[in-house]
Amino acid sequence: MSFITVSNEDRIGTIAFNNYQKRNALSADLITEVLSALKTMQQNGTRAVVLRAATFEKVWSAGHDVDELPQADTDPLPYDDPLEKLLRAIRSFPAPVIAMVHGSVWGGACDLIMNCDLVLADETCAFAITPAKLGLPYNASGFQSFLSRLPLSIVKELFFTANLLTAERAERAGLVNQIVPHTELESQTYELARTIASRSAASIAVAKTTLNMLSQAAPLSASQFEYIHGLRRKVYYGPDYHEGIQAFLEKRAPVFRVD
Ligand code: KGA
Repeated sequence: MSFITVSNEDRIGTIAFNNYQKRNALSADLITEVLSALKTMQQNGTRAVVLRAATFEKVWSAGHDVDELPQADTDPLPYDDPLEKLLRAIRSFPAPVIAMVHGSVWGGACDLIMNCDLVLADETCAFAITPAKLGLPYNASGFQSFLSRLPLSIVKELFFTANLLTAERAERAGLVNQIVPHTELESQTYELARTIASRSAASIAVAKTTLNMLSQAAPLSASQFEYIHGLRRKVYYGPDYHEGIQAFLEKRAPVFRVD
């Protein structure tokens, strides 16, 4: 079964999520297909990639497939998690990856957006990062991706509330390059991709790598990293994570401990 559709025209690749039944959740199988499409596009000298949903629905992607998250006592976002592999593949892809967004973006899909190079969206877009609803300790590289794109105050608001950031605020905060009318979303996205494809691929590849490295440069000592990792471990071994995942699977609101 295929969870994405892939096309290529004039060296512009398109990868479209196509599993709306599950709200385009980023399952391991879907991610395997995206990674394979990216590899082929890189081999073919693709000059820009558009990452989108196959159909215009109210959800762009519901984020990490929660059914595939561990239920307790295991790091939910280890280095080799499929989603983490996908984020690294987008970052290291030599040409720009443009997210074209219609609808809401949740959890790990929001992190995916942070790792895309450019984001074009219409007025229906909205973004929520939801680990506080799952009792999940987010990972340091994930926080760093948000911080490289957004002001600290917005990042904190998103992570503390798990509420949706509206299109207007997302544009003002710089999460989205531009909000365009829905009727123009496709034409403007591909126009942008064509402009990029007409420029120097060598220059753009160096710019992408350098800008990513500079924007993610954050010195953290080994002991500080281990301290953060210890804090995370306490949470994924703790009652909130267990409760958050159970509540999602049972389709109810979580009841977190208050003491
Ligand atoms: N993982 C697995 N299944 C999911 C899913 C997800 N993230 N999101 C939705 N589904 C399933 C859902 O269980 C249902 O399955 C189907 O997709 C349609 O969803 O048909 P089934 O078997 O019952 P639903 O809820 O009926 O659709 P909706 O009413 O249109 O609502 C759409 C939203 C997106 C609002 C709703 O599905 C939702 O709240 N989903 C969870 C969004 C979320 O919190 N994602 C974050 C996942 O965590 C994550 O990425 C991390 C790592 N994190 O936050 O730290």
